[in-house]
Amino acid sequence: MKESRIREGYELAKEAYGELGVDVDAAVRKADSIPISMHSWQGDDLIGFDGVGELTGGIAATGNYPGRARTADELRADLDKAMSLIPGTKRVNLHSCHAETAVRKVDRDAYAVEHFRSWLDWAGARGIGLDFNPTFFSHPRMDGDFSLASRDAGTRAFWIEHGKRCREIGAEFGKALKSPCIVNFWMPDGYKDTPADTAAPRTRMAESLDRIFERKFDPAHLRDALESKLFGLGLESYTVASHEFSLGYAVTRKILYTLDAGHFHPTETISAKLSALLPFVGELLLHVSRGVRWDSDHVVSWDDELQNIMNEIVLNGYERQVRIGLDYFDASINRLACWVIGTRNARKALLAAALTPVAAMRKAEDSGDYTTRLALIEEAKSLPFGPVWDHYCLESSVPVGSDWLDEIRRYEREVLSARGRA
Ligand code: RNT
Ligand code: ZN
Repeated sequence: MKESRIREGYELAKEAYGELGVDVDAAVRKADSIPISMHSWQGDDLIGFDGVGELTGGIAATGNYPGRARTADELRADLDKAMSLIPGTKRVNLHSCHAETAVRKVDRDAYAVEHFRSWLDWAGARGIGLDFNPTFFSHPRMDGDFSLASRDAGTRAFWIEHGKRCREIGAEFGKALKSPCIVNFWMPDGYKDTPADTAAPRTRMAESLDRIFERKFDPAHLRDALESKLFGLGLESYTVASHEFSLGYAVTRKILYTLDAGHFHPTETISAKLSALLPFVGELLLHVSRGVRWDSDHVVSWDDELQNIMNEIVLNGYERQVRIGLDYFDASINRLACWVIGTRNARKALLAAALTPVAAMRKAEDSGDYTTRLALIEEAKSLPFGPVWDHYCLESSVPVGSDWLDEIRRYEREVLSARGRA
């Protein structure tokens, strides 16, 4: 579409929103400023570069679309390309298996910031913050699917060291980039079939985590988070770090609690949990994901749940307490397109939330006029969001509409096709 038409559309949209008391320019500024942490692992199917190769831990990236990033340089180039097509404030969320250990072969209990030097330089040059994840899976030191809760003391000790190293690395990231690094702990530990003892692994898990979190860091550099999960593939019957375990741990140890949209019972939504949890946990980390029938990690779609999550954050003013991260890995379609679609959707939902005529809705609610409340909620759905989004993309110098796809196709021809299949 012609630029002048996009600008005309924006002016008309501003009038329509203005009639319901919405300041569109302010809404755009707000939605633009909220960071979205893009997960590196969409680009390499979570295979990593530290030599292990096979994904374990009850998670899976299905498909073998050509062009998987096989090196850290390829992954950074892919992220650069994807990020150039997405508007708004971005961060990048790395997994420790993205370490570059080629020069000096070290294991995960000895990782240090030097193994992430290229990542740090890359992020610094782009002015973006980094988040980080220890990798408690895909490794010969796993005891089946057990790590920090293993019955074997040696196994636990190895993974405790890994957790400590990852916090040190995260603190270095946060210090160097002047933006706190969120280090998210997720462990697959659990059983395929009914356990005879559900308590002992939880005691061991809490003890291991306490060891890892002994060292205190400046919260301006590092924030710790613990992610819960209901079940995994081959871990259907019991997960050590369940919702109740992780929430209790986070509240008592004063760390962040991580809600992954795919980690709950099928009719349970994480959007419904934010305002219930925040009075008790200071901060939350979100793994915005889309489970289809199970925790399948499909590309984030602009569906009701995504909109509800962003409404909760923006309409309640939680943008400083809720850190937004994405977590999905689809290998069946172009991987860069997965980043672009999912991250643009998350940003769209933030913008739509900021454009909600919430003052009028709350006024109706406070006066007990639920008829008006429902009428406004429904009418707001057909306000001209599209022209505001297009104008925002134009002003952010990223492609308008589906034009970004041409750029992805060109990159596919010129770069990805040379890499071949996964
Ligand atoms: C697994 C968790 C976890 C991982 C990442 C790769 O079910 O969601 O967050 O997806 O650590
Ligand atoms: Zn997750």
